[in-house]
Amino acid sequence: MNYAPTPEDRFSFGLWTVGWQGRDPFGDATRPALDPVDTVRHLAELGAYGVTFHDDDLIPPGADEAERQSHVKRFRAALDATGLVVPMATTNLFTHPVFKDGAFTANDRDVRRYALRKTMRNIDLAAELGAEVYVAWGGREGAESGAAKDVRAALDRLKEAFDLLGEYVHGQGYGLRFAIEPKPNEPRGDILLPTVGHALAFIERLERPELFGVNPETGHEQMAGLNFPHGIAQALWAGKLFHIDLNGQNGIKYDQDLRFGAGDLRSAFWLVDLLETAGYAGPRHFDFKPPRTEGSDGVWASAAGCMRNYLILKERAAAFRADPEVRAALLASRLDELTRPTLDEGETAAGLLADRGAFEDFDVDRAAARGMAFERLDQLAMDHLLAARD
Ligand code: 3MF
Ligand code: MG
Ligand code: MG
Repeated sequence: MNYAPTPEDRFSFGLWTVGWQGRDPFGDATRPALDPVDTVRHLAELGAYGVTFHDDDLIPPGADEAERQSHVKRFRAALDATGLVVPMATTNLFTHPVFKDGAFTANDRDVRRYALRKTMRNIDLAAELGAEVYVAWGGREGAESGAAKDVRAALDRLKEAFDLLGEYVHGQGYGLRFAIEPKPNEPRGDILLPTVGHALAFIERLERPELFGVNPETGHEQMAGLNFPHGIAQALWAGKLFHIDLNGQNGIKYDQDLRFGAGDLRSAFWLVDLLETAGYAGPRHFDFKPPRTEGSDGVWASAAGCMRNYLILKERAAAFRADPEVRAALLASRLDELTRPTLDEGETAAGLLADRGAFEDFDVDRAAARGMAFERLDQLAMDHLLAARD
């Protein structure tokens, strides 16, 4: 297989990913800025289908209306020329110093009102460009110290903001849904809605929960020591996986944003297996940073690597699922039994209580002695992942 991506694979990249200039807390930029129009051309050549952006990635902050229109026009022309689409857009509510204490949950009310206006303005553009998802990452919604943030009041303000935005999108008749992106920390010491689970619980408290889902990022969950495929499975189970940020991360440390497939490869294998078998139809969006050691060729090699690794893992996961020995091993591990309801159809608590075989006559020691055969199953997965089996 040549693992060449095509638009049908639905790979997308943020302008800020390949466009990252390598500025970090300890060092200056190592690469020049990229022109969004060149980025669109490069991504199309590599086989991506979509490009995403923060408002400020596309339109430099402070641009007047005429400049704004000319940036949008150039970008749109590049999209038309290449066939690339804009599946998602988002707002930069973290770079400008005005957002130092957050945006929708800043203690300062005027900052919150400004953040809402900035977001609504870019939602208009996202809708105009045909985006279907609007991502909201609460980058600086958080704190470094206890008394600095009344978390319950901040959650009230966050709900207020999302309720307003939901109302706005509905009222305008935009075909947009929101995807909240959790992250535990960085750049704040602690960020609100730190994990997929927190975000899913929060969404249910909103006035229009149907308009809100999640945009989980590989590295963000792994920074919290969590199992990413498990978080994704729960989001899918809840019908809330509206978008996904794929990248690579080595354990609990700073947000590494490595190319997809780097870091925890076994987790990446199970993730691709899950996305491909669960019917996830959304974009496979890469939110990574080509390391600052790379020159411009390295940037595109890194972007191509994200897609290539996804396709290799997709092939390996499909081979795992198709292998007759794997099917037998799944049965030996009794995965089929897990799909069977625990109670019989129509059975009630009274029925369960009346079933002596479930308790009084249940041979606990015999059941405890049964092995689960998970090691054999996992070794088969390892063999497929490492291409030691076809
Ligand atoms: C930070 C992120 C963000 C979000 C982006 C889209 C800058 O760790 O992951 O990237 O993905 O703001 O909402
Ligand atoms: Mg990140
Ligand atoms: Mg992200």
